[in-house]
Amino acid sequence: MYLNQSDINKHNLQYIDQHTVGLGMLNWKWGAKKCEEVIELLQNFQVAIPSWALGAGGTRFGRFGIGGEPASLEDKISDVGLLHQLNKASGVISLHIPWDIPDDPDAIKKLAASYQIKFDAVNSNTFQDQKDQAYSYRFGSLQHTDKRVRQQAIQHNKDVIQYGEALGSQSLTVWLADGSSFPGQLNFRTAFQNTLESMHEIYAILPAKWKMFVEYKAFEPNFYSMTVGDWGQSLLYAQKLGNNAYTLVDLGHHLPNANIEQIVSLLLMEGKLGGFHFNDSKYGDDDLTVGCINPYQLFLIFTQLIEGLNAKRMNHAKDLGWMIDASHNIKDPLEDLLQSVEAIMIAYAQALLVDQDELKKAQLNNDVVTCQEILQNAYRTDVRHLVAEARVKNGGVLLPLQFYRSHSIRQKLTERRGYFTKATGL
Ligand code: RM4
Ligand code: MN
Ligand code: MN
Repeated sequence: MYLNQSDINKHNLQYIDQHTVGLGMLNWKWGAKKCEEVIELLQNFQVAIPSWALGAGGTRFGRFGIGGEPASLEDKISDVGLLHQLNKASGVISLHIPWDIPDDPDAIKKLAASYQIKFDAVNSNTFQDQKDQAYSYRFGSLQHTDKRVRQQAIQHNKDVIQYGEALGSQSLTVWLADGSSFPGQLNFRTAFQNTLESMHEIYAILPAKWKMFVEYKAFEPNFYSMTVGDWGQSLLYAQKLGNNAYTLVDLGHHLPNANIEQIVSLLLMEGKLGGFHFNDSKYGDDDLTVGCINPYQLFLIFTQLIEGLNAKRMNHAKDLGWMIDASHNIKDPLEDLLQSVEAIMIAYAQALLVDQDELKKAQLNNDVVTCQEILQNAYRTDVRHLVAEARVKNGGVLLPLQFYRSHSIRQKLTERRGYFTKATGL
């Protein structure tokens, strides 16, 4: 759906005074130079939207449709286009195959370009059986005891790379459900070695500029062991595969209370952090809206990221894959995604306010109290006007959620697409 520029201008004009006052306060507190620096970095920052999370999600107990869900890949691109026109920070989509096969890649690319959207990592799916496949993944895919199953899964990943190439993607995310649900079911070493051998075959055909992301997860759908269960295992695979293989961190894939910011810092140090799947959770892989449960953790992660990226002179916007991975069981997915992107931008902006030099000094002096003051001084700042300013400077909407609601966008989508459409995905 294309938005009307005059509607956007009208909306922005309506709220501009309030915004100017808020922004002025931030300039006064942090200095205009610092604020400008932050705004510029925010303007460059884009977060990829997952193609599998544009419809209503569900749990194993049921699913509640939302109306106007995207029924095709074209619809999904149009939805991401809508988000991007609103927040100017969602100019990327990540596709999951075979949920979203681009049958006519050129037409899809053209449509995406009309919304200024690019393609981030393509994701393979060997955690579900497809109708026409020869062998089942019940007992795993790349780890399977039967070579024919492994070959089928390898071939699928190769196909996914080809789809991605046709669209201009430059990375493949491999997340495996492989593992075991009962003690004794699996020889851990054999499972690891089979998986590694399979990944080697996929890695071998990776185009030159591509990255391969190895995503880990501690549990689910297997409940005793996962063959890529944590960052240590993922790092082992990535190191053994080669320079273009990296670890991907999904925030919801850890055991409770894991110190994710420390994980991120060390992966970055080793040059092996590939990217993120952002979401939030309280109990497991809840896939909730980013920042809805633990925004402080998100801020601490960004603080480590910025310090680590700067130390390596890496580009914040380009050198890591920034993606959302979420599921929307009760909210309108588009509203939820707007909230998620906003939460990411807020955490990034707050972390940019951390005085890294002062923090280093305080660390050297073991001045623990000052260390905490520096972090919390930034975290307790309401940076929403910086985020909004970056959005408006990029041509977006001052208050995206408000605009979405006041222009009855879900209602319009439902009129166009009907109430009972169902999006592929989670
Ligand atoms: C997994 C994991 C993957 C995602 C699937 C749908 O839990 O997070 O990244 O592709 O779900
Ligand atoms: Mn994920
Ligand atoms: Mn997940």
